[in-house]
Amino acid sequence: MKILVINGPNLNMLGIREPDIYGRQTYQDLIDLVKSAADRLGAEAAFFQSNHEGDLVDAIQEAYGCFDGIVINPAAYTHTSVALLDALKAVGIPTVEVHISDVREREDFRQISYVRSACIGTVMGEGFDGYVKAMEMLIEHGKRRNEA
Ligand code: CA2
Repeated sequence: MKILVINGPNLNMLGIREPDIYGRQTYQDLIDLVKSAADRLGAEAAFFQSNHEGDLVDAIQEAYGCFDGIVINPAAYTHTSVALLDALKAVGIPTVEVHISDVREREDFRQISYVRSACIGTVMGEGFDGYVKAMEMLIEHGKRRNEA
């Protein structure tokens, strides 16, 4: 199974600021963790991070026909982007939404997720492990699909 892990704006700054919310580990640490988990799970993971909404849309479109699943942390675009929602719907690739923090316990403006309705599930508040859980959900989903 080929999984594309997409991270939105400012997640390249992980470990540099706001360690109380996002931890002390860096974006590279996240890649290393997810890569080794993918190996263990027998999956292949590729990574894309951008601070630009259109580039994220392009990455989702380019995943069509190339990836079996998407793990996406759209960061701030979670709460604003109909374009990301439409892109996920357009490609129809099984997708899990991830948030490092528990957005349910944060500001009102973080309570809406535009992408959620295009996702098979959401993981939040589990730190970097949430990305691994999201991959496991995609693998389970793939198995159930193949059995059906
Ligand atoms: O909890 C998450 O993963 C979020 O998607 C992170 C976004 C935030 O807008 C969402 O509401 C929840 C923000 C990512 C910013 O990342 C930073 C990393 C280091 C330093 C500052 C920001």
